[in-house]
Amino acid sequence: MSSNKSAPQQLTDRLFATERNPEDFRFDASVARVFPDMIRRSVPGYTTIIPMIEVITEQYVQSGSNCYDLGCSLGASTLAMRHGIPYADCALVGVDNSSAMIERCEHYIALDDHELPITLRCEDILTTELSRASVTTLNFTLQFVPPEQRLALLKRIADATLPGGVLILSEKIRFESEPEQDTQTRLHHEFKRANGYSDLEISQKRAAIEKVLIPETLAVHRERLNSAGFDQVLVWYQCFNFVSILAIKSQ
Ligand code: GEK
Repeated sequence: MSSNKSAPQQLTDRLFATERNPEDFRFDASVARVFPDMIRRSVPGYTTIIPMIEVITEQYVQSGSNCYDLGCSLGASTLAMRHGIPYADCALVGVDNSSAMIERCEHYIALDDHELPITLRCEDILTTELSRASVTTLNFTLQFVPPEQRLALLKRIADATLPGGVLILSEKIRFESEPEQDTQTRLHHEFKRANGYSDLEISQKRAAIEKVLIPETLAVHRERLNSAGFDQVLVWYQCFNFVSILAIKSQ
């Protein structure tokens, strides 16, 4: 891990501010550079969900277990988990397959003063090794996994989860009812406008991301979490078309 403790530059997201050729969204260096600003201004509830991940982690973490943050990006959710773990014998692992994200994540972790070590893996969450997990987080990551691969991933997580352990799953969702889908989407776009994004930025980002971020309904998430092996599935947070779910494996 890098010993460079200087803070990465905080930049404003202007990636879609000027007219550009449509191409699919990728988690490359240009996205990593503006990511904290982008996610805060684009995802309703993100700034509430992050500190709550610490609270939930503290409730469910078990001594001697492993904790995973899958799709850790720059480590916001990883650091929240770290601060919720009171046991020195736990292992905390952050996984992301974007090397640009992992490189910057190392800097943010180096700036944090908590003592629990964090292992970062630049790997695919579909194949990364998981075992003896008490708390696993997928904070807005499953939505980027191809839908046909989601059940297998959730089964691997459930199989690796200890009795009494949990998965925190945050996702953008869609709605079965068309009027609700339209209203929630409009409110999300208003949230983005209120955060300074222009109509051009909103529409260009939407076009770039729609083939890589595939939202599903809450009913699909619930059913799949149950069939993957989680016994209790509850929504603990919702803002417009963004939710966070707690999936619990019984003792
Ligand atoms: C946060 N959790 O700040 N394997 C590994 N990483 C992946 C994969 C995959 N198959 N697919 C996507 N990613 C973070 C935010 S962002 C959410 C998570 C967003 C990674 C991808 O590289 C990116 O860093 C992250 O998942 C999703 O709380 O941008 O909306």
